[in-house]
Amino acid sequence: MAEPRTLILILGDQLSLSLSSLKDADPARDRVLMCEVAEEATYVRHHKRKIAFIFSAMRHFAEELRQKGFDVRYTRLDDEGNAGSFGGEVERAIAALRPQRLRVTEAGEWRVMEMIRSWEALFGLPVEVLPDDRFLCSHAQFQSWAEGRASLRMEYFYREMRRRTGLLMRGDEPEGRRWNFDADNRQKAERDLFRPSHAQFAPDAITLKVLELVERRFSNHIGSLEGFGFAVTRADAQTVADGFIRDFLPEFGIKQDAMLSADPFLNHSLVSFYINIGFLDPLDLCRAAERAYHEGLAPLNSVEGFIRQIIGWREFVRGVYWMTMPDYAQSNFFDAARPLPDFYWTGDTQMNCLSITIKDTIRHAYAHHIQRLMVTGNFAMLAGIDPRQVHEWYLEVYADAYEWVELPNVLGMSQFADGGLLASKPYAASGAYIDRMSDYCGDCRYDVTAKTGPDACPFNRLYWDFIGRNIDRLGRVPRLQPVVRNWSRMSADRQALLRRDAQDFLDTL
Ligand code: FAD
Ligand code: DLZ
Ligand code: SF4
Repeated sequence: MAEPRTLILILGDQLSLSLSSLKDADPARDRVLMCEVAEEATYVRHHKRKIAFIFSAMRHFAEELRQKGFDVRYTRLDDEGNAGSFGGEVERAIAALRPQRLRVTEAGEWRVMEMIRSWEALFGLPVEVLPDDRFLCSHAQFQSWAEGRASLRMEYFYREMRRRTGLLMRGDEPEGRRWNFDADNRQKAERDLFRPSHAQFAPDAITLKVLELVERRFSNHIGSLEGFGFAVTRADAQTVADGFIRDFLPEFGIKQDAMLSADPFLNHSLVSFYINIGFLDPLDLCRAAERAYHEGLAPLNSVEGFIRQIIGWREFVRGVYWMTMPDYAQSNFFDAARPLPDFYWTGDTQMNCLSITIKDTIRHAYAHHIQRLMVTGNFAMLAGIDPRQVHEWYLEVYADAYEWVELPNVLGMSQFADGGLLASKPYAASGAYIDRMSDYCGDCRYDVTAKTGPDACPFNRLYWDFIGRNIDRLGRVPRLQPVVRNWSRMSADRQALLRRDAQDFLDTL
């Protein structure tokens, strides 16, 4: 090929044929660049499964582009001369191919956008950055929705998104005359030997090579590659989505908040991996769920709940991220400073809920929402762990973690580190919540009904200490007033006893 007109850089989470940077591409004149680079795999030490998933998905996507006639310059991690960073690889490609311009769809992460913004001056050629229209709400739309609001509430944003997409709408009215059916959800799960299993995919030759590479290069990263079964092609990701709609959506709602020792996946969809890299389209998924409702295959509480997670929460956290970065990453409302306990890296703790959640995480690079929020997140907030360390842990261990979605969920939703910009109250709970929603407590060395003392559930021991320690800050959170009042009504002796007892536990961490 002669010197290309446009060099199109495609990042590892941009694996969509409908990507904005590919829309007007001409395979005869333009060239695609994809690169595996050490910097992306090690700026935090991502879980081995996550790196393998992304590299294999990238390699399969490059093949798909080639079949569509594109000339793809693909740098593998081990290729001689690999510069090790996006900037370095772009520079090498420009020197080798001499394109007239570089085109890229905006990066999901602020960190990478900063790099991209520097390239025009650095490399002396025009750099076109296109919006990522795989999201349903643009930055400008989010900004104009958020403008003038003292606090941002997902529920109102979500209603806008329902109106805008027409999903589950009857004219101007929400289907079923309610916007939100969460009150019908939140049941405890029971073991169900007949629950269908989630799809797994045996590694093909491309994946096997990647697994060997990741084992060799990232042996000191968390997790293992044994039993790797992620979908690494768009077709297999679609099989996961179809299987979810058929087998798991009907009871998605009622099982959404439940936790079971023997079943880390329950009725969750396991589609975040694939939506986030671009293999699945969020709106297509929501339309498929809506169809299942209209065909009588799934009830409204499940379908509404699923659609809300995607057009509501997913779009909302992305909006908050881009509106508030880079300052958001420094949020620390409670001035929490305790280091992350070592057991977050092993699961070796006698607290059964944490042990199971962390071991599930290490094994699968996955835990579901309530495990992330009410077990690992809740514990870190109650114990006063430095939110930056909590953030880095989540970014490393989950295969669906990219900063734009992980950071607001961790800092905002789970740690309340933004002081209530994203959530209306801290998701702080004692052991009673975990006992109600799981089967974890029965097998635990601690007593979930005891409030203090060495055998009492540590969530109970920490809960009132968290309230007492942060009483001035929590006094400013309207939804927490009943709890603040309860603490204030306790005698000074009782308060001192609870604080001392919590400190005894914290000293063991
Ligand atoms: P399901 O329960 O089946 O939900 C369906 C889809 O809804 C998900 O695939 C996801 O795309 C979307 N969704 C649901 N909740 C959220 C949410 N709060 N924010 C954004 N999208 C949502 N999600 C990520 O994709 N990446 C992360 O790094 C991430 N970190 C999280 C950290 C914490 C502390 C918490 C509380 C939540 C986090 N989430 C994250 C949101 C949620 O936990 C995951 O999206 C979900 O567990 C993925 O599994 P699933 O596909 O089976 O989801
Ligand atoms: C997460 C990740 C990893 C581990 N490796 C790569 C890579 O080698 N090449 C690549 O293009 N993308 C990778 N990614 C995804 C990027 O980190 C992701 O595109 C940015 O975080 C988005 O801003
Ligand atoms: Fe977790 Fe407490 Fe239940 Fe043990 S008793 S599993 S620590 S909530």
